[in-house]
Order: sequence, then structure tokens, then C-alpha cells
Amino acid sequence: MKVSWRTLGTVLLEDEILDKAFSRAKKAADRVDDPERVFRVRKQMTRMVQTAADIIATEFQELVSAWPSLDQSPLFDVAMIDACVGCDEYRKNLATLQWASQQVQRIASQNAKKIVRTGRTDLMHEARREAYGRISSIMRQVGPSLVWLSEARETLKQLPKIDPVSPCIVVCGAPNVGKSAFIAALSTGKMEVNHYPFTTKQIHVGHFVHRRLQYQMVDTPGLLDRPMEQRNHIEMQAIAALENIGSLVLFLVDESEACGTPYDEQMNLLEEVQQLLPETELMVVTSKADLYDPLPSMWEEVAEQEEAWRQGGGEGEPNLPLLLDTRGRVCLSATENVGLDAMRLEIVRKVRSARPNDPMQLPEGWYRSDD
Ligand SMILES: Nc1nc2c(ncn2[C@@H]2O[C@H](COP(=O)(O)OP(=O)(O)OP(=O)(O)O)[C@@H](O)[C@H]2O)c(=O)[nH]1
Ligand SMILES: [Mg+2]
Repeated sequence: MKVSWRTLGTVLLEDEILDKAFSRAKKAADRVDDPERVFRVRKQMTRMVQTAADIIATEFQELVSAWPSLDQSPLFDVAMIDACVGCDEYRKNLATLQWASQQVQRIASQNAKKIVRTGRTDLMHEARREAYGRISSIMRQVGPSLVWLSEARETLKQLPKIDPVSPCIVVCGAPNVGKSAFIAALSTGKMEVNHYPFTTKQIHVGHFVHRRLQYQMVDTPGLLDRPMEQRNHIEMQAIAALENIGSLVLFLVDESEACGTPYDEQMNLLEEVQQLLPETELMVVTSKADLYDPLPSMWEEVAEQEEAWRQGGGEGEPNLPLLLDTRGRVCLSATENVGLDAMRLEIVRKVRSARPNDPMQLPEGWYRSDD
């Protein structure tokens, strides 16, 4: 199941639901037509009670089934939900609506029975009023859950959309080293811009496709800007979430220090990231290679070979030479578009060797439609 928080409908609040339910109930009663007064009132009152309860129960049922079940959500989503709104609260508030939906139906059927059993119209009205009172009281009890869900929806809407099945490359590094520029340069098509709900920073999610497999790249602004001990629970959760989705971590270093963080500090951060994500393959890459003076010795050669490959349609998986700096580290320039194609192919190779089971390799007897 693929979760899309962006398509979750608005959560109506207590008063909005009650208004909707009671006004529909009133309309349903107005449509009743029976010349015999007792029959007419009986039908009107039962219809009011049942319509109101149905509207409310349906509203809650739909909400409960539209919101993803945590047991079936990808680990990334669960970690993010926990970081942003809390899994316990999430479960509790949805369960409250489930309970309320049953209560409301129960009240309706009890009071409908009272209405049917009496021959006195005043008692019918009385039973209808009682049902409305009890339903309103249930609604007051779920009011806070509705407010919570409505706020949670606003928060979760901002989360990056990550497909748990496709490889995901997590791009990290100190602020300003060129993470977003790197993702933009490697992406085909438009980059998505999202937020981690607890920072104001933009997260970029970019994609490229190689041999029909989609590769996602996600950046991590604001997550690693501070020393470990100053990080709060939420940031740690988000980092843990990255561990769950990352097939490969790219750590960008800006050796020119144009980013504002000294090289040594960037190396300390690298060590922290390695400790945080011990299970994930990590590759260190130098950004902004165009700022080297002199340029890396292979600059021209790499630029020419990449250009020639692109001219030829960019097919296949040639061994394009990687641009290396004097430390022997892979480098590239997002602004000059040098070293990027070679890097993309390197990512593909790394991801392939890091993923023990290739999702494109289906079990025996399974067929993939070649669309
Ligand atoms: N010369 C040069 N500048 C670059 C390159 N890539 C990025 N920059 C510049 O570096 C600055 C930061 O780039 P971003 O891509 O925003 O860096 P970031 O790591 O995403 O920054 P945060 O999201 O704030 O952590 C911008 O001014 C870019 O223009 C590059 O390859 N060469
Ligand atoms: Mg950025």
C-alpha cells in the first residue's frame, strides 16, 4: 500500500459533523409523506434518528479507513509519524472514532425501537430528542480526537513522499555544501519540494530512472546541522527513518569551504553520520569541483566522455571515468555538469551491490508486464 498523505480529506470537526448530520436528518424527515399523523410522525422520527447516526458513522468509518494503518505502513512512514505526531496518539484517536461510530449506531437503534413501540407522538418526539442528546454527547467526547487528526493531517501533508520499494539515496552533509543542487542536477523531471514538519527547511526529493528502476534521492537539510547531543527526539527519529529508507548514503563534502563549515568540522560530521547509520553503505563525494584551482586533472576528459555519451543517447552502462580529486575522492560539479553522469552510474552500481535482493528480479513463476 502506498500512502499519500496529501490526498487525505479534510477532517470535519465536532460542530461541522453535527450540523451536517442534523440538517440531513431534517431533510429526510421533510420528505416523509403519510396522511395518517401517527404513522407520519413515527416515520419522521425514526428517519431523523437513523439518518443522523448514519451520516456520523459513515463520516467516522471513512476517516478510519482512509488513514493508513500503522501495521501496514512502510517503516519510514511509521518513524516519521512517530516523530511528527506520535504513533500512540495516532492509534488512540482513530480508535476513538471507531468506538464513536458504533456508539452512535447503537443509540439510533435503541431509540428507533422506542419510537416504533409507542403510539403516542409526544413520546416519539421525546425519543428523537433523547437520541440527539446522546449523539451530541458522544460527539463532544470525540471532539478532541477530531481536532488532533485535523492538525496531524496538516503536519503529515508536508512529509516527503518516498516509495519504499524503489532504491533511495540519502544525500547528507553540512549546510550549503550543495545537496539540493546535486539532487536537482541528477534528477530528470521536476524535483519535489517538501518539508520535515519540524523544520522550516525545504527537503528536495528527486528521481532518475535507470533500466526501468526508479531511483529516489532525498536530502536532509537541517537534520545534521547540530552536534548529536543537542539533537532532540524528533530529529533522531527522522534520522532513524532515513536509515530505514536509505539504500545508499551520499555524504557531500565542500572542500572549498565556500559553504562556511571548515573541512575538519565536515569530517566530524561525517563520523557522526557513519555512527548514526552504521548499516547503510556510505559514499563520500566532494561537491563544487569547479572551485578547485587548478581543476582536477581529469576534468576535460570526464567532461568530454560524458558529453559524448549523452550525445549518443545516454544508453547502457558504460564505464565512464569518475572525476577524482587529489585526495582520490570522487568529485563533481553540479553547476558545470561535470562528473554527474559518471556519478549516476556509480550510484546504480553501488545500490545494486548493496541490495541483496533486486526488486526487479521476481520470484519464479511471477511475470512482470513489460509496459
Ligand atoms: N561553484 C559551485 N557552487 C555550487 C555547486 N553546487 C552548489 N553550489 C552553491 O552552493 C550553495 C549551496 O547550495 P545548495 O544546493 O543550496 O546547498 P545545500 O547543501 O542544499 O544547502 P542546505 O539545504 O541549506 O543545507 C548555493 O549557492 C549553490 O549555488 C557547484 O557544483 N559549484
Ligand atoms: Mg538544500
